[in-house]
Amino acid sequence: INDGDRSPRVVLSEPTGSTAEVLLYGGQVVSWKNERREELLFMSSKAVWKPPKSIRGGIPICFPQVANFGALEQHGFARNRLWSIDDEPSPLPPPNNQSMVDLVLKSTEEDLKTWPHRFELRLRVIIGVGKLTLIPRVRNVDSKGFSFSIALHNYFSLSDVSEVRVEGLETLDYFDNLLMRERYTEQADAITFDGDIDRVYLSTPNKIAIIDHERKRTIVLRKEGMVDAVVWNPWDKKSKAIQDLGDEDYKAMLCLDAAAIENPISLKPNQEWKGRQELSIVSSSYFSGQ
Ligand code: TA6
Repeated sequence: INDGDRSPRVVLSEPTGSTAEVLLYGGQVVSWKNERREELLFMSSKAVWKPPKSIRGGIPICFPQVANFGALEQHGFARNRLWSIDDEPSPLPPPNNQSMVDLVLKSTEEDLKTWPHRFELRLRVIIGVGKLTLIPRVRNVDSKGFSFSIALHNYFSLSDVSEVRVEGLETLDYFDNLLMRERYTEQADAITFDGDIDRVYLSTPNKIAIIDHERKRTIVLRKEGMVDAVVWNPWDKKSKAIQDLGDEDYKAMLCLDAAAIENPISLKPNQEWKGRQELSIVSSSYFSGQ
């Protein structure tokens, strides 16, 4: 589909009716709806759909850096480039009742001026019943080694962030981006939210859950190859400083990223790295008795 202002996009669907929309701009998933047509990802009420900025919501990809160091733009350039459909070689069909798309971003001469490493970044997006899987791959097509950081910056849609809790990050060390990236250890049993938060949890388990009682739903994030997890919510004051975020939007969102940040991933020439993130939704009827 190509609808004017917005970038070309691919719409995926599976037989029970859930859908996902992926923009070629940024290789960004901008919508994931369950079979009842409920949106599971957050999208800012002030999202700007025209380039050159990535859209505030869905799942932007941060590559080849996460955060803001040196000459590269914040969170790297991959989220601000037009990707292509990757159909060479044509992939095997997805398993039954799933649908998928393969996207690719290759370094350009322009990119080499700020990040002098030739790469191919691929993303496979697969939708299945109650499940959205993202498989990022990075190939070193340069003659020298390089290393990179990566994050799948998941914006989840919630009933009310002050009513949800996150399980799976307790007792872990984290860097606090609000406090000069100091290292702390999480003391809480589960993480709850009552103010702005911007942390990189280090070497996390590969399963993290956001429990949203009001919506009677748990979002489960499973990840491989990305050992860290970012938790971010700007809360009221900081939201006002973010132009493309509505003042009240923070209440209905939480960013929980699968990421490789503390230890960048190193690739030799011709080597490829592969990660995986699977999001699934468990409605609380499945939790009866708990
Ligand atoms: O840790 C998440 C974070 O890096 C925050 O510091 C915050 O700035 C957020 O990502 C969004 O970044 P963006 O560049 O998309 O405005």
